[in-house]
Amino acid sequence: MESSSSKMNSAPKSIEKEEYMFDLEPDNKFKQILPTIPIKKGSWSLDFYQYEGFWYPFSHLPGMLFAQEHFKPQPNQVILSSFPKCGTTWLKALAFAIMTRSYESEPTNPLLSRLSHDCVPFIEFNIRSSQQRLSLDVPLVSTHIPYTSLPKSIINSSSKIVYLCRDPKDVFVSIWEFYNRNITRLFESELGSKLGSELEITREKDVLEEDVLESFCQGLLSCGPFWDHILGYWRASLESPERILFIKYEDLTNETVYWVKKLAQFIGYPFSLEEEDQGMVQKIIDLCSFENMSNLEVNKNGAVTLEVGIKKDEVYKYELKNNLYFRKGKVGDWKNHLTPAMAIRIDQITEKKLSSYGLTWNV
Ligand code: PAP
Repeated sequence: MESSSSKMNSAPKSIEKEEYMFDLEPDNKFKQILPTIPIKKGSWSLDFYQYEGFWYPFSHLPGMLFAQEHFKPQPNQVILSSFPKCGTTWLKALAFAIMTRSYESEPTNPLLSRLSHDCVPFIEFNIRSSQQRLSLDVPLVSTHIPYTSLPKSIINSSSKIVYLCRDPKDVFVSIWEFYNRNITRLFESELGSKLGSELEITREKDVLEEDVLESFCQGLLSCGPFWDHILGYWRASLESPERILFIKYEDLTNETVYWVKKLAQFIGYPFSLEEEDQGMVQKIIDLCSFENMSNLEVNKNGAVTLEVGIKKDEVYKYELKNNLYFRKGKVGDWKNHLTPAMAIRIDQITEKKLSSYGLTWNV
């Protein structure tokens, strides 16, 4: 299958593929800290590594450490941040479409031929192999890194941050569905068997939703605990509302026009009255809608080619299908998946950890 990375002629200078490098060279900070950090089995029996209070799969840590040390935001660069499965793909599309609206006509818009992850790179996944890839025409990058672990260069800069969060019950269901569809393919691939033999990463069969929920509640998944991730950005946004815009997926769904205008204003690309009269806001909303995005050829049949290096000279390719990022795009889909007891369990943690900070969900 053709990967999305080979169809990128009209796109701004950006990434060509995502790269994850398990770089085990001795001078690497990762190698130094690895023996000192806690490891626990989490979702899908994968090992998770705790760093600065958050858990990561082995594959995320080197890139994150590299970003912490080397990433420097460009002037006016906006950071789009989120916990995984909170709607990153949507936020990236909206911000990219807002920023490029004056020079990207419909037929040439990169969002029509590339997954939005290929338009807005992650600082922790792409920066490692080539700094050049971050010299974008569009001043946008993204991250799943928790607020307290962000590179100091971001914290100490005037870069604006947009944080998207979501009802944890829907996040859990989205994660469950994503990994169930993806992880079987991964473990059946050449990379999967290599991970198994070299790193002793194995996958138990018949993983139960209840067990994965347990891991979710304990925070044992990528960038978890979910609640601490949200809280870090929420508190920072209360302290510096001019620098951090905090959006809920549910609000973006229910009041899309209001939030898209607010987003545009916040990132420095406000809509003029003339643009509003011409229907530009709605045009961008329609372009980035779940219905439109999920039906594009690139998002139905394309794939991101990941290059995962087990060792320095041993790199495996793995195709992550773009359609994995588009499932239902609905608020409250958890009602079709979770038992009342599972929903109550998540709600109780949300209540305990977030409600005293004024963060609640009524879906
Ligand atoms: P990521 O963190 O791996 O990048 P992310 O994009 O944050 O994933 O989350 C995927 C979710 O966003 C999916 O939710 P679901 O499983 O509940 O359906 C996906 O369907 C949803 N999504 C993707 N694109 C859009 C969109 N254009 N509008 C609304 N929701 C979207």
